[in-house]
Amino acid sequence: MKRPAESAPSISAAVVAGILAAATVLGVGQVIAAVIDPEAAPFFALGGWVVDHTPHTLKDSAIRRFGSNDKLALFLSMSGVMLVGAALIGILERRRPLGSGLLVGFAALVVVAALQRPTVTLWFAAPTALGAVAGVAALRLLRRRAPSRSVVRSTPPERAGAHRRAAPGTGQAGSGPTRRGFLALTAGVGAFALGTAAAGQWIGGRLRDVVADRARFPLPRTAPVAAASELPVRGLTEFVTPNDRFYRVDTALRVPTLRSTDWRLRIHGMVDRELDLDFDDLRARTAVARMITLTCVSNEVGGDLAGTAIWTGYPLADLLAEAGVRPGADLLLSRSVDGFTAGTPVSAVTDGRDALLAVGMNGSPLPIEHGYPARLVVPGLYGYVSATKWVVDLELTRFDRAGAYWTDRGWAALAPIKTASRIDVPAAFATVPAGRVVVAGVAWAQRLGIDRVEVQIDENPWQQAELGTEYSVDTWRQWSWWWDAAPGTHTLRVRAVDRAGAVQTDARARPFPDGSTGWHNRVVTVR
Ligand SMILES: Nc1nc2c(c(=O)[nH]1)N[C@H]1C(S)=C(S)[C@@H](COP(=O)(O)O)O[C@H]1N2
Ligand SMILES: [Mo]
Repeated sequence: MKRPAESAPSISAAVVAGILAAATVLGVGQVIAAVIDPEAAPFFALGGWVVDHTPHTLKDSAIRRFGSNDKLALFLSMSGVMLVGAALIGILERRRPLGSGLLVGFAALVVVAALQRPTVTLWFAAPTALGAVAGVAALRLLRRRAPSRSVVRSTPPERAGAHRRAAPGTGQAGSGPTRRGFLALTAGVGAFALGTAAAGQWIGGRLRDVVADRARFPLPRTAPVAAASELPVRGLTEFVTPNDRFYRVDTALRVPTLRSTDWRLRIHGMVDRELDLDFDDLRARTAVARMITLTCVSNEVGGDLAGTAIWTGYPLADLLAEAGVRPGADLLLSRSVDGFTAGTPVSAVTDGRDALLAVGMNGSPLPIEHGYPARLVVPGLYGYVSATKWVVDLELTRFDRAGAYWTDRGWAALAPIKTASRIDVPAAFATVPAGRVVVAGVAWAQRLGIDRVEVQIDENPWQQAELGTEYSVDTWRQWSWWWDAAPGTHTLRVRAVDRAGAVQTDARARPFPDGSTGWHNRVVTVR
C-alpha cells in the first residue's frame, strides 16, 4: 500500500504551506535584521530596491495619485505580489521540491536587490538568506504533514463501515497526515512567523529607540521669529503648517531611525579642513530660527506639496566657511543615512539666504519622518535638490563630477522653485449662494517675493486680490478677493506676479523635469 505522505497535498493545503513559508522568511528575516539594520529585513530590502528602480514617471504619477500615501500603495502591491508568489511556491512543492527551489530563487533575488541599495554591507544578505533557510524548512515540514485530497475525502461511508469508531475527518486510521494535525502545525508555524516578526520589531525598537531619543532632544535656543499674521478666511491654508499636516515626500519605505547620539555629520571633499561634527560640537555654535516655505517639484498646479514652517538650525554657510570651500567646488552633495542624495549649488548656500542644517520644526525637534535628528532646508530650491532629511554627509564637489538621486533619474540638476498660486476657497466644484463670495488662497515666488495676485472670473478682466502681509521673500503669501457672484457656473483663475514684474506663466507643464507651471482654476456653481 502506498504511504499517504506520497500523495500530493490538496491545493488549498499547499497554498497555506506556501504562504506560511513566506511568512517564516519575513519573520526570521525581521528578527535578524533587527540586530544588523532594519533596512536589511527582506521586505524593506526589496521595497527599497523597487523604490530606487521605479521609473521617474511612475514615481511622479504615484505621488500624484496617492499623495504622500505612495508608500502604502507600494506596500499593498508588494504584499499582493508576495501572496501570489507564496501560493505558487506552495503549489509547486506538492509533488517535487520545486517550490523550495523557487523560494531560494526569490530569496537570492532579494539578496541581490538588498546588496544594491546604497550604504550597505555584506551583512545585508544575512536576514534574507537565513530567513530563506527557515522558510524552506517550514515549507518541507508543512508539505510532509499536509493532508492530501484523498485523505481529506477518504472516509466514504462504505469504507468507513468497518471502522465506525474512527472519528470522521481525522483521515485514515494510522500514521498519515490528518487535517487536525496539519491545522495544529499551521497554527504553530504561523505563530512562529508572527512571533519572530514581532520580536524583530521589538528588539529593533529597543536597540535604536529614536522616539525616546527625540523626546530628550534639547532644541537650541534662538532669538524668536516674528509672529505671522493670518488673513481671516475660513478654509484658507494656515500660514504656518502644523507638523502633523506638513506634506511628506521621500524614498524611504521605512522611516530611518537615527538617534542624535549616533548622529555625526561629515563635511569633506573640496575643503581646506574636513569637519566631523556631533551634536555636542553643534551645540557650541549659534543657532537661528527662520520661517521658510518648502516646496516639492512633484507639486501639480493647485497641489498641496508645499508647506511653511519655522525651522530651527545652524546656518550652512557658517559650517562651509569653517571647512573652507576650495575654489572650483560648485556642488554641495548631501547624503542621508539611507543613501538618498541631493545636489545643491554651493552659491545657493553661500549667497546670504537662510540655508540651514535644521534640527527643529515649529518649535519641536524634527519629526522622525521629516528628518530627525537633522536635515537641510534651503529657501528657493525644490526639496529634491536641497532638503535632504536624516542628513549625515556633506561633500563639496563639482556638477561635472557627481550626480544625485533624482538627477541621476533625469530630473533637472538646477531646480529653483517656480512661481505658483493656488485657490483654496471656494472648494472645487462647490456651490455657493449668489452675492459676495470670498475667494482666497496662497501664492509663492521664493527669493523674489509676490508683488501681486490676480483673479479672473470666466473671461472677464483680471482683478487684483488683497494680500496678506509679506513675511519674507522665502515664504508663501496669503491672498483673498471678494467676488460679487452672479448665478450660473463660473471658472475662477488665479495668477501671481513676482517682484521682478514677471507674470506667472499660463503654459501648462508637468512636474518632470523641473516643476509644473500653469494657472490654477476652479469651477464653481452659484445659485
Ligand atoms: N533622505 C531623504 N531626504 C529627502 C527626500 C528623500 O527622498 N530622502 N526627498 C526630498 C524631497 S523630494 C522633498 S520635496 C523634501 C520633502 O520634505 P518633507 O517630507 O519634510 O516635506 O524632502 C527631500 N529630502
Ligand atoms: Mo520633492
